[in-house]
Amino acid sequence: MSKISNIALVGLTVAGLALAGCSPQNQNDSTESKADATTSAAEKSSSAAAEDLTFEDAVVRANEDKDMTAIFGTLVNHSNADVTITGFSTSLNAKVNQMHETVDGKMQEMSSPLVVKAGESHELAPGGDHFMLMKMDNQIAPGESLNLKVELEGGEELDLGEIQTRSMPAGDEDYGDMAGHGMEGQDH
Ligand SMILES: [Cu+2]
Repeated sequence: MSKISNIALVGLTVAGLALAGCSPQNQNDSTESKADATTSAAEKSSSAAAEDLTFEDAVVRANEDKDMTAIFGTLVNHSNADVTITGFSTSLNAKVNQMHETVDGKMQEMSSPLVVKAGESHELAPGGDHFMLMKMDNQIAPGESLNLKVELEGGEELDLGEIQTRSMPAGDEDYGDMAGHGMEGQDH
C-alpha cells in the first residue's frame, strides 16, 4: 500500500516539474516573447559583468596645469574569473590615457595588461600602479568628477562610474620624472 502511494507521489512531482519547465518554453514559441527573452538575457549578462568589477575608494587627483593627473583606488574583482584590463578612457578626454606602474621610484607605462585575479583586488595608489591622464583639454578642480571606463581583454568596455576629484598632496609621486617620460616620442 505505502509503496503504491510513494510511486504516485513521485509521479506527481515529476509531472509538476515538467509543467513548470514547460511554461517559459511555451511563451518562447511566439516571436514577440522570444525577442523579449533575448533582450532580458543580454541585459542580465551585461549587468552581471558590471557587478563583477568595482572600483572602491576611487579618487582623481585635482590638477590645475592640465598636463597630467592620475586616478587611484582599489579595483575589486567579485567574480570567479580573472579580469584583464587593457586600457581605460574618461569623460575628461585626455589625449593620453596610460596605465602606469612605478619601478624604482619612476613611473612608466605598464609592460603588460593589468590582471585583477578572481576574487581579489588590485590597488592603484600614489607611488604604485595608477591610471595616468596626460594632455587634458580642461583642468579638473576639486569637487568635480569624471566618468571612468576600462577596456577589457576582448574589447568589452566596463563603466566604473563617476569618480570625484580631490586635492592630494604633491610629492608622493614622482611627477618630475614622469614629465620627461610621458612626453617621449610625442610632438611637444
Ligand atoms: Cu604616471
